[in-house]
Amino acid sequence: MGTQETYPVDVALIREDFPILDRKVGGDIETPGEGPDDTRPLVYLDNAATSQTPKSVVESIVDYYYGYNSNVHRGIHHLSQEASVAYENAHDRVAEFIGAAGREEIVFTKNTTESMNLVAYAWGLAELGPGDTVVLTEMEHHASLVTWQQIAKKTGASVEYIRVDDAGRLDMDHAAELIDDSTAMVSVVHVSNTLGTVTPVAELADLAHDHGAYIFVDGAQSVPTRPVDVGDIDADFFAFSGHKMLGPTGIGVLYGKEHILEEMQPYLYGGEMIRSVTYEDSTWEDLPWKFEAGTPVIAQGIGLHAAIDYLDDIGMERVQAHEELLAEYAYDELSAFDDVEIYGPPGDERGGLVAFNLENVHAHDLSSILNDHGVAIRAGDHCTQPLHDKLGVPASTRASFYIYNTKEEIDALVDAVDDARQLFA
Ligand code: C6P
Repeated sequence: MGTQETYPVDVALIREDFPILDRKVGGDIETPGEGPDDTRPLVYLDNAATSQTPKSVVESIVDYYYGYNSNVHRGIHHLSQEASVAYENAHDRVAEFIGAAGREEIVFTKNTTESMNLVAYAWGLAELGPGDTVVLTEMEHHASLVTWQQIAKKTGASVEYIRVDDAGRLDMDHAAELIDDSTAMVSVVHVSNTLGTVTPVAELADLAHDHGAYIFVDGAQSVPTRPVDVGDIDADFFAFSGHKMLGPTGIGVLYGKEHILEEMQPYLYGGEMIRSVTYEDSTWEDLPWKFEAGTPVIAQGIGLHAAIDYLDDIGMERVQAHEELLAEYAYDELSAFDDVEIYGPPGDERGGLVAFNLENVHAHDLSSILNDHGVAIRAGDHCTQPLHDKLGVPASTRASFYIYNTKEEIDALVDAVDDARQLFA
């Protein structure tokens, strides 16, 4: 373990808050949790898929279930009022964290994917038609790519893709060519979950707005790892997931500018989202509740609040610096192997992840060997299948880092990759 001086964050102290990082793996998987056959120390480098959860987040959820578990906005009894206040405060906390104007602009969903679908269905189906284009990038996650593809099919709109160049950077000249007066929506990933590329979203927002289009930023990999201010970007919509930023699964966020959300019709209908209902018609609740039909994600929202408190205590600038330090270190170490191909921009230009392939070895075989060393990474197409087609590979192996990871863990990854090289040589 490096000393505090080595890292922008106090890794040793942070690790004490994550009991799971002390467990061993490798034995029987039928019973979750460490068993007697588990012998290898866990090296968790799959944070872009899901991050681990600190004690304070788990405790916030336990406090809710043990202390004030109740439905929100329904009862006037004491517990329901406590739960409602906590749930509403969670919206305020998220708004503050990403620079939104207030809770009116923060809709809780299940995940980034649902946030994307909400806008695609509620806004896209109503507003798009033949002649309109939706501009994406070649490195979109399926959450955005598949969703807009389907909405385009339903509405007669077309989808266009901004090129990613050979160095893994977004081709901004191509962006300027594609975004024109036919563009209705520019929907772009902020930090690519495969290449680690950081998209110049504020510049793209200017381009979109110059042509009267909206911009939707997929922040699933950016909000967990760097300071984000939706106002600075001038994003019209912005989405992310709690489970990639120390929060629980089952909660996502959709940010939308208030005046746009105000004009949109609901996506889901039912209880909680209505103001009045007759046998003939219904009217809608105020924002953001108009978009939160049914019993919402109460425990998850409370957990996300605690996760944001935890990250804010560290400071997002430090989180970013730690991510970048580890990404650059991993990039440099893996680059030393001439049979390892790394995808995306250079080490000093990327978010905290590195996707790569070992020559002549399928990513799944490599990840299985890494697993034998206790190293948890992700192998596959990472929900960017068209991007992998463009790269000319069916899959890649991806290591992704977070605040509790160390250089020693990257060394363990690199040693395991080296073992695989010997095995397959
Ligand atoms: N990526 C990974 O890379 P959900 O599953 O809805 O919480 O998040 C979807 C999503 C959207 N955009 C980007 C850029 C993402 O990285 C993800 C999730 C995970 O391992 C799962 S494919």
